[in-house]
Amino acid sequence: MEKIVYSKEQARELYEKMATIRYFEACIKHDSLAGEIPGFVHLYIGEEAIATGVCAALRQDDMIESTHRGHGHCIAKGADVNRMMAEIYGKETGLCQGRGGSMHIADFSIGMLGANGVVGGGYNLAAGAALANKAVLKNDKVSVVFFGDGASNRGTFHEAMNVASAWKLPVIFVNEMNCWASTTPYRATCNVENISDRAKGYHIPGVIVDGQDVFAVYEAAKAAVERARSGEGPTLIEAKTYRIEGHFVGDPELYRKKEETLKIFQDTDPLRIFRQKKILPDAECNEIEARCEEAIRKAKEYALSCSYPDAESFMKYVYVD
Ligand SMILES: Cc1ncc(C[n+]2csc(CCOP(=O)(O)OP(=O)(O)O)c2C)c(N)n1
Repeated sequence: MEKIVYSKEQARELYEKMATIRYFEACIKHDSLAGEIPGFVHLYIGEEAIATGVCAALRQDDMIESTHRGHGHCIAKGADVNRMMAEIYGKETGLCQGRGGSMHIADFSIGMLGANGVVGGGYNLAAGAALANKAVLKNDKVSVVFFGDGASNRGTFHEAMNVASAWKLPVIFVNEMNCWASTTPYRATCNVENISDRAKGYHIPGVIVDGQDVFAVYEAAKAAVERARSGEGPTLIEAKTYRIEGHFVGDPELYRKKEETLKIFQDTDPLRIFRQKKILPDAECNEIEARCEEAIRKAKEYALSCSYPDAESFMKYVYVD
């Protein structure tokens, strides 16, 4: 593969996206623990390089299908953080008028088809979007489905991979191999060492990438996007990462040792790995982080200033007339 030389501007954009996700998640963690946010929230801290790298390889009109751990995907695809924050707070000004919350956030205007509370619920939506784009609308958009290692054991994974391969659909399967499915370690429920190995069964490329290195993720995604857009069909990308936070905010994590997780985070934090490459000086990374922190502070201020939907209108926007 040809070596990509990144401009400072590209590097800045990648760092800014990752830092925005990091500060967004830190804010959500704090507010959720304080009991200010309704419902469950699942954090993406430590996995920022995957959403950022993949979405950097997409056009705005390409589509993504997300998971229950979806804030990072949504930010990386370009969602407005004020309206995201308002959504998670359940406010009328949220991206889904406060009816969706963290696990059902969506923004069709940027191709973000939705987070999904159903584990493994995204594959067929992404494959369906790819089928519609290819066969009916006849455009060159591609779709991406993000999914966890636990979700890879759903039957829907195999159904979608099969049809995508058979019909050469422009869809990219991005596995976030964070080693845990709730309280269950990956190898307790699967005898295949790498999820990418399963691509062989569908005669499509299966690629492993370091999910902590935003540049490596971007390059793998770029190759998969080019393949999909040119009509050659799907790719399965397995991004190796680790779930740093509990399964959900408030998870007592009795099934693993916090010190081990923190050690892994120290060694693999994608923001730190980016800085170690010295593409941008530390002072510039600090400035970017300060800007992101401020943007998230303002997003929270905005969310708090907005109103909840009227109780009588709770069914509005839930069904199409
Ligand atoms: C169909 C379905 N089964 C079970 C659940 C409960 N559940 C929510 S998240 C989760 C674990 C998912 O693990 P993984 O796919 O590895 O993603 P991660 O949470 O690690 O990002 C489970 C079992 C669900 N939401 N939907």
